[in-house]
Amino acid sequence: MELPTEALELRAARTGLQGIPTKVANQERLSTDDCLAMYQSDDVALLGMLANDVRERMHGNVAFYNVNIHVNYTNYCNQFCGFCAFQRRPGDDGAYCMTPEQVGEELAKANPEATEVHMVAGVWPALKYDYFLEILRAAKASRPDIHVKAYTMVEIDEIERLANKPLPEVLDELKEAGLDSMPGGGAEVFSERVRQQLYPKKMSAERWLELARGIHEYGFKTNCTMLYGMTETLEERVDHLNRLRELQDDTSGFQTYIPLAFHPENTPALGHLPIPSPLERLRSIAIGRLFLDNVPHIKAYWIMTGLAVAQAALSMGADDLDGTVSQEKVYHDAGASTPEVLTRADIHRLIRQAGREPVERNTVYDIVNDFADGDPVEELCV
Ligand code: V47
Repeated sequence: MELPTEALELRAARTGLQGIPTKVANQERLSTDDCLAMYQSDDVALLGMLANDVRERMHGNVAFYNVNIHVNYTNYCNQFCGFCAFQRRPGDDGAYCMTPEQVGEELAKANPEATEVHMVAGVWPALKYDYFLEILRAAKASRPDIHVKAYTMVEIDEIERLANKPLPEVLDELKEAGLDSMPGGGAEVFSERVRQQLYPKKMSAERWLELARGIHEYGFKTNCTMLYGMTETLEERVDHLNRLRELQDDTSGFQTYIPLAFHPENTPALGHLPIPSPLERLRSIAIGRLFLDNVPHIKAYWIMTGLAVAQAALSMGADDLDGTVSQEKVYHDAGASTPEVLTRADIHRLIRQAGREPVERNTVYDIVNDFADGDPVEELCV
């Protein structure tokens, strides 16, 4: 349905969004000033409407999801990020480090219909280069057909350091061992000020972007994220998104953008902060869709947004809900109250209630099942 641009401009003029409806209607790129205005405006409903227009232009009525498993192979970490409730040192309560065999066993037990395993973890320098290769081999040995989406830029940085070889050689070896693509985590927010305050040991924004560029140029797809709701300013959020968009103009390597709302519970430095409100979570989805015009997909990661926001997000810019997920630890350690797993039938119900058509995809967005013959009724084992 075509939006009445003139009427929307009258409203936008009252809510600080003037010019944006016209640019969206004309498919013109939004500026960083527009992006800041979108963060400053109270009119999240208008942002949602505009983002929905773009989303429907790109993906029609479809809402994507996949059947996936999370394996967080260790929570040992030496980065000591102030926002992270998942990290442990060896010997701490709840600290663990899975062997490659345990990763294989975990996958053998997991949902037989999963098409993807998402594997990320902490950074611990006593782990050897071979460990990271063995984890991949164990995953593929256990589930030869599964797509292994593993290792954020932070882990790749550590793996490259351990390997002490040029990046393309390391990527050759990771690929040979079973790596298929990389997730989008570890970027946090690309502000040196916030990094110094909360995660000074973590790689810089420049290094994250340099690695992502190298990985895209090598031929791997990755996702991208922004962790928001800590101590960053709105200008710093805009700068983060702009740097992602600039890199994407050069490489086209990002498949999906996932805004990650900060969860404060059990975190070392930020337990006093509130969780970004549902409206703020919807705003982040809508701005992602409107500003990142060169990223194909916007994901409402239900584990993090909550189910109600994820449903609403499907009409405010998001075209993807992530997956069935099981065994997620990063958010649940930080107090996420969402379930740890949804069945395929649960996801279908959420999507249908939002007026969309569920399509199961694989990691690279090939269609696995469009359910033209009806929705699944069975509850799958997970
Ligand atoms: O890198 C850590 C963030 C990320 C907290 O690529 C936190 O498909 C909020 O990147 N509150 C990991 N966020 C999750 C991630 C992800 C998730 C789903 C799909 C994909 C994908 C990627 O979570 C970390 C960090 O940025 N994080 N602690 C916290 N307390």
